[in-house]
Amino acid sequence: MAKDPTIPGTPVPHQPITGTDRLTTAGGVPLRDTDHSLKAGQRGPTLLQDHHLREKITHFDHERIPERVVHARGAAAHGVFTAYGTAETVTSATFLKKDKETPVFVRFSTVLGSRGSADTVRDTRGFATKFYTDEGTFDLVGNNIPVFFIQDGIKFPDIVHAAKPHPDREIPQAQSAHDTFWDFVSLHTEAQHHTMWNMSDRGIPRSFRTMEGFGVHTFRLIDDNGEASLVKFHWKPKLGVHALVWEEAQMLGGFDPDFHRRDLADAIEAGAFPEWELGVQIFPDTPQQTFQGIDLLDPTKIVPEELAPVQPIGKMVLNRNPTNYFAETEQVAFHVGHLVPGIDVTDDALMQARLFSYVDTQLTRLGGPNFEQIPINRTHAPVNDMLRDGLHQSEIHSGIAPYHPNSLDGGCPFVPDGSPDARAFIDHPVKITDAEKTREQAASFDDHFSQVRQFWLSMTPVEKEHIVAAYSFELSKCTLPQVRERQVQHLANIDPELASRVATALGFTAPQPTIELADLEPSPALSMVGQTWPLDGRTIGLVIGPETSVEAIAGVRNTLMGRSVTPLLIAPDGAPLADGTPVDRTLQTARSVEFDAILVADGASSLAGDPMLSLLIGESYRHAKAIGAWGDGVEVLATTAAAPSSTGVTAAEQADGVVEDLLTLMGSHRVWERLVPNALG
Ligand code: HDE
Repeated sequence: MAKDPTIPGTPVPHQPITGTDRLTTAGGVPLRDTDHSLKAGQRGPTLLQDHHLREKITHFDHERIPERVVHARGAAAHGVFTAYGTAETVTSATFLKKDKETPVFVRFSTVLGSRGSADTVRDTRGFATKFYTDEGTFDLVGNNIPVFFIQDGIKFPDIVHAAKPHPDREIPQAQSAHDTFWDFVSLHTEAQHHTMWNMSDRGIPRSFRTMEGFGVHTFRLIDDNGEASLVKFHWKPKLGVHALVWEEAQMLGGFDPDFHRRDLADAIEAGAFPEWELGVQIFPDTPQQTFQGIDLLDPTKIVPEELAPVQPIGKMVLNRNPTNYFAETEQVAFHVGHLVPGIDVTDDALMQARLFSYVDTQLTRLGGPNFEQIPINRTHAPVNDMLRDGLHQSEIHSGIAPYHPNSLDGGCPFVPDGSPDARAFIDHPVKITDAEKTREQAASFDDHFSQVRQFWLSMTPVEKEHIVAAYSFELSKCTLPQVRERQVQHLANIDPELASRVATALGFTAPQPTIELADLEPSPALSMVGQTWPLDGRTIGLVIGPETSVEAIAGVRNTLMGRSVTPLLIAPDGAPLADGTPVDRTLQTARSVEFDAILVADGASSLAGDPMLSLLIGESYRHAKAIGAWGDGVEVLATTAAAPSSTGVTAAEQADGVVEDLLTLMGSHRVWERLVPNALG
């Protein structure tokens, strides 16, 4: 089948693995029949000797592997990272040298849900990048939220057990809105910062392409002279940070549970390649490992960008979809310990536990110790290790002395010396102060509220509105009064207005704060709104009627595609247009959640009053999307919730007049003023 670039999702034709187009057994023997098992007579019992039957069924029986215990639901893409060279002053890592290009594979994920769960649930998103550098693989295994629930990895099983479905009925799937989750996070106040981010619009991204990414932990970079700096990694999306509104997220769970996965693949296929800049906040590596009083080893803290700007060090473009989901996206194995010379870890107790956990879980998930040989996990650097044998060994190692030192294989492999030219990985010789073994935590980890309040105070009115609604929804799903009340007490310790609004929604009175509120300077960089962004790969639903001119449609489509926006034609029926252009949706099959904006064409006036069209426009209006019409399409709008004079609705006589206005409105992501008055403050 030829691949049709105009139809997203057209499968790539099957390529024979080893050069035959005939059906064979796994052993390569051509088969004459794969539709009937070998039986004693036409209606007789099946014979045990049927090797092909047993091979086919046995392999099928073992097609599934254990899903990831967290981050099971994911989607991925290949791409390339190009370094600006600006990191050369702080790290010797050669993939960060100017103009160096490095292949990457990125897997995005939700955390809580099973592999088949919906994409648009409220959750943290994983953002894991494998850099196939010339000096070995570097994995930056981050999230779209810069802080974590817990400060010490020993509590990871606790938070995950609390967040996963209840063990008795195994519900709810992929949700934090339940008793055990809020029980845990209200008993462990260090989780309050992460949950505040979850309850904000960051918890329901519009797409993977519009998410920020964070390394979360502080890393250590080592320069050519062996000098170290502490850094925090940030991915900044070219399209800006953009979220769904909650009702859209819920609707998509039903209409299109694959929404994010589809969006990523479609955008790449359409040539709207997702792009991020990698940046670092750089701090001096002092013995205290703090910056302006913030403990850099505490993963529940950020360093506001206003205090330490994010300095761009390179750009990542995702330009190729995986060929096979299982082989690549499912089998990819990230590891925080995949480091290259010039990058090292720190003593963050969360990071330290992760260094152990990833290989351990992959041993089970990928069935033995040789998963680094799976094609997607293979390093692009030359390998000469002494790892041998084990399940699924696919190398045929030569030689007789896989040990060091040896004199039998000519002493090979050699251990490189520690000179800079040898480019061996050297653990940075961090000085360990006199210390006693202890299970205690530093006092600098004790403040669990001031940065949460700072986040809240940095939000615009519309973002605050969404946070209040999210806490209200989540806690309304908790059935135990003590859980709700304990959490609302924490909200009072974050901000009394927040607590009061959530308590009112839940039907009780908010308590007073039990701690003194700290007013840190707001950090405008935490807000997602108030700027304008490129439109690549966003969609406009173009509603056409029986009288719409084919030339006008072609003109508008060309203008939109020229601006990297995808127009989807919505017509009363599915018949192609007179010039052969296919209709993408009918009024019966289109739902607002697929589109970022709606444009009603001239010649559509006979559609006025159509209930499905009114629903489409009504929902789009309610979700603060840009809406436009030209010619007699304006009459259609007048019969819907989006009256032509309302906020964020644009109308004109000619198409030219309306398209530019619509694109400008879309650049701000949504018509925020429609959601709350003075939305941006
Ligand atoms: Fe993970 N995490 N994690 N995590 N994590 C896994 O590894 C773990 C943490 C993150 O697309 C698992 O192969 C522990 C922070 C991502 O394949 C597992 C702790 C951050 C992914 C695991 C953490 C992450 C994982 C499950 C606390 C953001 C998906 C399957 C000490 C900085 C990677 C697997 C992919 C996956 C353990 C905390 C990000 C069980 C013990 C903090 C993006 O090993």
